[in-house]
Amino acid sequence: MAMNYELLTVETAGAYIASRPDLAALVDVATLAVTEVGDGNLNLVFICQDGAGKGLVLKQSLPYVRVAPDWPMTPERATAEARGLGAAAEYAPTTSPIFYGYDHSRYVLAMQDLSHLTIWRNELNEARAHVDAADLAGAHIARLVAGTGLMTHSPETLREERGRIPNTALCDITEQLVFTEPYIDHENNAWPPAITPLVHELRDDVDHRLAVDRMKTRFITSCESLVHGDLHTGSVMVGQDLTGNPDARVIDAEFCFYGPTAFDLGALFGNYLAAAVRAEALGQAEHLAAVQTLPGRTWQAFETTLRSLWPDRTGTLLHDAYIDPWLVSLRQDAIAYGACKATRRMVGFAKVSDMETLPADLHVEAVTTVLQRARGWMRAAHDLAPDELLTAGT
Ligand code: SR1
Ligand code: MG
Repeated sequence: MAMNYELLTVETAGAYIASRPDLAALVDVATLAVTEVGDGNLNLVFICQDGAGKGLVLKQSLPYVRVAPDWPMTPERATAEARGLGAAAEYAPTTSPIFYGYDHSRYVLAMQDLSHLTIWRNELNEARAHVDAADLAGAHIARLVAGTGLMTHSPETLREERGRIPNTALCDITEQLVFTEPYIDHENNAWPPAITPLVHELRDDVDHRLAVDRMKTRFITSCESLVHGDLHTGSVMVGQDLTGNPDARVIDAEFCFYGPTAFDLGALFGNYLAAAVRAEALGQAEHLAAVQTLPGRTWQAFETTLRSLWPDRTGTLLHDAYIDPWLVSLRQDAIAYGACKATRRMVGFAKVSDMETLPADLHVEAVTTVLQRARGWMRAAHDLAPDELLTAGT
């Protein structure tokens, strides 16, 4: 694969930091220890900590998919992530890593070392729900919406911002993996043979397919606010801050683009579904009860935060009363996107560890349950409330 920039290694990351005065001021390069910890689908991630415990993270885009090296992937996605990190740091600083800057020549992002926190999906898999993170994530999304959408910007700015960094390649991936491939024969798809009839039933369900197409259309055409674009439970780090208070930080914004606000809420809802079905399969009653509260908590925090910011909006385009119907449509779309996001993780490329680490005898039933519930969500997206998504037996 043609490579016109140098990739970092654990051996060269220290020298790279030393070559950048802005970063060298943050750590003692002489005592730096570097580990590569990237466990996602796409990038290199280096934690760099000095002898006194001060640290930073370097994230570098590979020109291909890390988990599928034959699949080329533009490193320009780091430019989109830099925009996302910058906006999140501006509008939602308490739920974002500190952003130290972007080196476009080598597609390297530098940000706060969040080693005191853990990936939320891994915690959920260990039956630790971190329910406060659901509140923090909902508030985070609302702040981004208020800070980047029509509440504070003109339509011209939204369109210009969308065009400035369209993140076309990664939006195409989402469009394909989430909205298209699960519903056609495609080499990226894989599922346990026992659920083949269920997949075909879903593909033959015209109402479901039309609903997916409606969400796909909105995904492609909407320019409502800056959207993280891949806000699943693997994109949130959770734990406690130094004073023992709940802490959650949204990371990994490389799929970031101007799109439909409800998409990020839906990503969380769909991944909460996987976590709930896992807890059910493993008979973890107490953990399940906690996970069942997550969609309602995220939605409540989102709505409360958005309403609290509404009176301060500077945009004059929208009627005072618009907040109410807007929230209704966001809620409905979030549930429908949640159905799309859960379905793609069962059928298409890039599975989730919630399912994949289940014992074989529980796996098929769990995947079946997620697919059935997701279909139920899509059918009832206009009637369901977020706090009943994981309890209504849909
Ligand atoms: C080829 S990228 C596969 C998936 O990894 C990311 O986490 C996104 O969810 C994407 O769909
Ligand atoms: Mg990611």
